[in-house]
Amino acid sequence: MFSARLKETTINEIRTQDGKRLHSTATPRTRALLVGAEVESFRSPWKAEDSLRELALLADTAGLEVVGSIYQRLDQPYPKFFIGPGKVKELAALREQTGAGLIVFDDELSPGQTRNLEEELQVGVLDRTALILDIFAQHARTHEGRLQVELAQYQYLLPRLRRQWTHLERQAGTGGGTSSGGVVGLRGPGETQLEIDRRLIDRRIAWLKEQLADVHRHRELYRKRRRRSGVPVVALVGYTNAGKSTLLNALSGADVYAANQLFATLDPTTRQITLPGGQEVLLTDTVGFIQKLPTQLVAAFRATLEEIDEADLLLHVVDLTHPNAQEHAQTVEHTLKELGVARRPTLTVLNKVDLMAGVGAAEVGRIVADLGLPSDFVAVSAQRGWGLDALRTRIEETIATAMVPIEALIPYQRNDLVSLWHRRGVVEQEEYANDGTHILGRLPRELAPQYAQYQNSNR
Ligand SMILES: Nc1nc2c(ncn2[C@@H]2O[C@H](COP(=O)(O)OP(=O)(O)OP(=O)(O)O)[C@@H](O)[C@H]2O)c(=O)[nH]1
Ligand SMILES: [Mg+2]
Repeated sequence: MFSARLKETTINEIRTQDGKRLHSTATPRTRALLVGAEVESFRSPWKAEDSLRELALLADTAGLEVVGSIYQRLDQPYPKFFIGPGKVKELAALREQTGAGLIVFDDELSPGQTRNLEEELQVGVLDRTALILDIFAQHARTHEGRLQVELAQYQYLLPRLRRQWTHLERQAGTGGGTSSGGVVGLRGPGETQLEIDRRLIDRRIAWLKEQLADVHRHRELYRKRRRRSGVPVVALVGYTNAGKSTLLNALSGADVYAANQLFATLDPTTRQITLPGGQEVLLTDTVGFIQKLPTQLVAAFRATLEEIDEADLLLHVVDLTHPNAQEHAQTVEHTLKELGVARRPTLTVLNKVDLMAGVGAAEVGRIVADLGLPSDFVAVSAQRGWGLDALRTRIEETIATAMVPIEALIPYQRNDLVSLWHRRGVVEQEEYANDGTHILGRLPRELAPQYAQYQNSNR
């Protein structure tokens, strides 16, 4: 019933029922115009052209046909249309010329700006956030992922409900009577309906939050167990399409969906891998980041955030071959900082080096220097399996530095502790003495208490 209600009140290109798509992508593909801006006051490292190229990929992933784009340099956005009034005229002309049925802004528009633009241009207007939400809706696979996307969609939709009514009012108003009479006459029921819709959506949001809280409680229990087990967690983070899932597959032999697509992964996947020294760690794939992704949207992906927050080590995967690799790396660092997880041990993984074959070492060195990342990195090709041994060794070394050094003499009847040490910790020296196994090495802090009674105090 809720869906049906919403359907009536929603303009064609925004719908949330059934497939939970924010706009229709049925064939023929909707022709879309893209609008970008390079806003001085935003201090983004991105050039408008590069950002627009990315928006075009997002539009394509969401099923739109891009028929043109314009951009403008601004000191700051104009309150009424975001872009300047002259640019709006230019946009109107371009829309005439291309017959575009939808305009997509690269920046988040306020509900008021969207309304003003739709009235002025007489065409549906979306922003980058709406496109990303649409792609999220297409790609969410798990129950939790779907709940999260639906919540994010309603939270996005709620402040924008009014314009859809304005839309309907106008249509009804032109249908009969004097234009002002039509609008005034409809305002009453329109407002009432709007209130009903708001209340329904509020209720749905509350329900979704409850469901998600349940999922989180459940996962927290699992996480507590995992923490107690002392198995280190390594999380793959990075820009969308950097190759995180491909790397997870290469390291773990898993078969996670990887594709040349933005936001192929929405639901974190965790696999156990064994490092060269025999130590087991959990490797987790997460949602990719993208510039101009509103933080509250990232925050909606709690499963991903919790994984990052739990991680003992982050592997920041960078597509070294992307022309905007530097902007990507900066965006990821910035997003991690915003999420409050920036100060975690991080190892940079430069991926897709197979595509750099033939590029001189000096050139690669320059690109790496330009990235502005710590010089501490491992270069790999997740696809070809190059550099993976070096990466495993580096993971092992980095995790070991966070462990506590321990020396212990473990009696033979507690051989289970010896094998646990091999699986969870680092064994530097091991000797079989008369009274037990003498081990020198490192263990995760959580496991140290189990060894306390066998510990030599001289270390
Ligand atoms: N040439 C080359 N292509 C790669 C490599 N690693 C990944 N790719 C390709 O890059 C694309 C993206 O890979 P994914 O593993 O899906 O990337 P991701 O980081 O998981 O992306 P999202 O889940 O969308 O955030 C796919 O087409 C991969 O085949 C590599 O080492 N070399
Ligand atoms: Mg992925």
